[in-house]
Amino acid sequence: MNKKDVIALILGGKNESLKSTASAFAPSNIALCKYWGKRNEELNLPVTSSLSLSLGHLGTETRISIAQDKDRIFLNDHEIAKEEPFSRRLIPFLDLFRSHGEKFIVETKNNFPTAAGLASSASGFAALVIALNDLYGWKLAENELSILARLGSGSASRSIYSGFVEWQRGEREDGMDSVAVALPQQWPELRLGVVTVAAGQKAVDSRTGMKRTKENSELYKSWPSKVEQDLQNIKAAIQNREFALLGKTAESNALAMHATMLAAWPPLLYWKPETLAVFDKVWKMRAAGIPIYFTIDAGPNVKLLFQEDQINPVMDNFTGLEIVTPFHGKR
Ligand code: 2P0
Repeated sequence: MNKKDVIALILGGKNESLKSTASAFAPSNIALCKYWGKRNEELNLPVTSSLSLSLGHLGTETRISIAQDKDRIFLNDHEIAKEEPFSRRLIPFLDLFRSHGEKFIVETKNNFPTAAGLASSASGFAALVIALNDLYGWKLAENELSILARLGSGSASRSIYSGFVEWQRGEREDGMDSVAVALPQQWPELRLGVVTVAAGQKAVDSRTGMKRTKENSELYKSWPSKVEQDLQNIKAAIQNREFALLGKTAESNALAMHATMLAAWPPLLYWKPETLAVFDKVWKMRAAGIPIYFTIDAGPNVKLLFQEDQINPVMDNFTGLEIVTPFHGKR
């Protein structure tokens, strides 16, 4: 089963009515319980389920139009050459959907600071798939969009939705049950602070990092049971609005993921000295009675988790902090 087969399963029997242009927005997301490791690399099927928080209005806006003669790709208003990594990931994905050899102009813009280290592949592939659905007039359901986005990047399956989102690992070999679903609960007081300690490309991308960890880290064996427990706790915390349980579980899950990486060979350590300084500050604040926790992805930047009533002490400790309000504008 390859990507083309899955797309045929989803688009088979759907009518197509091609427009000349379409646009869509998708939010970025931060996992509170991480996706780390695949059981199928072709289809981006995960070893475990994961659970994330979408970042409200922070994400990717993508416009796709039919071109006259050749593909052209623009990122944040700059044209990207075919040979660059961004295009080399995007063009083969577009190839999966061309029904009559059509060419595309893709204009994609991230409205979060590129330096903030927020995942752009998640919101990028989700926005692209939503825009393609409109361009071709497929009228797909959200779970089908989630599957198509997953074929571009695993975490993109979650960026189809806002709020809390669970990506269920599924059991099937074709991945038709490996889809994200939105949780009904909202948490308007929840805040996320993005601490940027280093900008730019990391040495080992997530795809390579998770593959290496799964293949040769002894500690990875304990990861699926850790995730199972953490997912239960995070869902209970969301259900009961128990911030301490949410924060503790998210922080512990992120550190456990990094522990599996440290035990890989060659070892994987995404942290910088400044990353550890942020951990240390959070732990000191907690010891002083301030309810604040962190999570961290496969990179050096740290995301702080706190509630609205702690904004003042958090701002005092982290000057110039970028604060995200995930449920802004929602009830
Ligand atoms: C996550 N990450 O759950 C985890 C935590 C990074 C650390 O999803 O190979 O870019 O495209 O499926 O989605 C990053 O992995 O990997 C990621 P692919 P992806 O957010």
